[in-house]
Amino acid sequence: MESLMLELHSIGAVKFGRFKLKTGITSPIYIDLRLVVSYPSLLSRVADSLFSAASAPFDLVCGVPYTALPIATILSVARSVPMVMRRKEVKDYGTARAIEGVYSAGQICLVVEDLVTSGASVLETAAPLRSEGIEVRDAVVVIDREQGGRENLAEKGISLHALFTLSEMIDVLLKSGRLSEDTVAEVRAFLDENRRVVIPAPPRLSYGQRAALAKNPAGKKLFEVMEEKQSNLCLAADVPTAKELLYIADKVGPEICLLKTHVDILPDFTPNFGSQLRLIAERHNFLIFEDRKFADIGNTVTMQYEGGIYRILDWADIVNAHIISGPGIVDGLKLKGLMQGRGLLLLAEMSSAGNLAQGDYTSTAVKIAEEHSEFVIGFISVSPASWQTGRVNPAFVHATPGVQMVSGRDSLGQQYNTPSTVIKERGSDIIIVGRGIIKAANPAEAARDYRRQGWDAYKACCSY
Ligand code: 5BU
Repeated sequence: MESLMLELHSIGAVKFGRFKLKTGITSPIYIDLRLVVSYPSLLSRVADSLFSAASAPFDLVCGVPYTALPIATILSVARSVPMVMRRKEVKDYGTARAIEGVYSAGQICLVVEDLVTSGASVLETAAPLRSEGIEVRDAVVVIDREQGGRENLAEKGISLHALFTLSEMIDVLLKSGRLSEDTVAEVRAFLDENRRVVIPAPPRLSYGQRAALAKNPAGKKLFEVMEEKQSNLCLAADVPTAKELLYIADKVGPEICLLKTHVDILPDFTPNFGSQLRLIAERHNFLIFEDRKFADIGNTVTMQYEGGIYRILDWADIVNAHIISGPGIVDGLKLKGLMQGRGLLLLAEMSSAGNLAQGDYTSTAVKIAEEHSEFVIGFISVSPASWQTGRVNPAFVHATPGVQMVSGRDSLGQQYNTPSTVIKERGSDIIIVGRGIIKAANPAEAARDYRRQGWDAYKACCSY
């Protein structure tokens, strides 16, 4: 590796001065590996070393555009591993593909990069690959600047394999008399001060902008209501009777975008419950979500959705479903719900301790949602910002239960986060609050506080 470092220095790829990096920080050292394309034997040596640095087998390679594209190409050709390419801008004509080349879901792709600072560029390439069902577990890089990239990537399930680090390189340049002690001291001080460059979250689209992207009418309406009422609050109206539910719906109605029911807990349910609740929903402009958590095969859920005593299809704008039984459940519910303009949330995660909805289960929910985006409006999620599928299509809404003003848990496994954590850090859109409002001395006032906190958190992380 030492000779590689020296050769990069000899061709002028290591520069000293003041350079503004992509992450916004100013660095006294800049490595420009774009020059490598002018030195064919160096280029193939770099590609060869990167191939050897990959520890696990892979089916595809993908270079991070643009510097690493030729490196990935040489690696692909020399080692006969098919390459795919990520488009930086997705065309809105022709095939409109984000990933070019031939691939199939489940294949493992090695990401190739020239240099890593925060890891953001590797993640920008991994996200569309993962959206296509391609697995990204490893990234190889010539130089690790040791500024948090390794840790940021590990958090997203990617192991970074670097040929060498920036400090190893400056040590070698110092030893070989190519750098002065002063320059080395300056670079070391800079590295010490910038050990963990945080990847700035890109601004999110507003709810109003997302309304335009939603394909399902209930999903679109929900975003519109959120924007109009300046509310991302969903009340979980878990009260003992239908009478109390209708009462609280009217009191809290002005504060909420969505009201969530568990209709099977109401002993005084009558067939006109739905129409009474719809009247209140119209008066206060909110949508109704029956938290039925369908879980059976497609044929059974069509009957459970439409029939029985509750006739959920008649009055609930939105219902939700587990995906444990496979995509047939979505087809079943869609068969009844789509014609009536209803929407479906998939349970991608749950808020209770020890639940099994994680990892592959969550990514499968995303995949099923993408395949049924005319009916699926989004997800019940807990931490969508950390999903390894990368940023999920903004047309989908994320609703998160387990919200109270202070984090903690109840005695039966429910886990609470605050409105601000849920919206800002965990990347959700809607806070679902039950006992935090229901059990408050003044539920309408508590709902106002939750609405304000949820809305302030949204404003802080959205581009508008
Ligand atoms: P709480 O009182 O704020 O804990 O009520 C939470 C509500 O959200 C309650 O109606 C649950 O049935 C619902 N819930 C949940 O808590 N966790 C989940 O993962 C899902 C729904 Br899905």
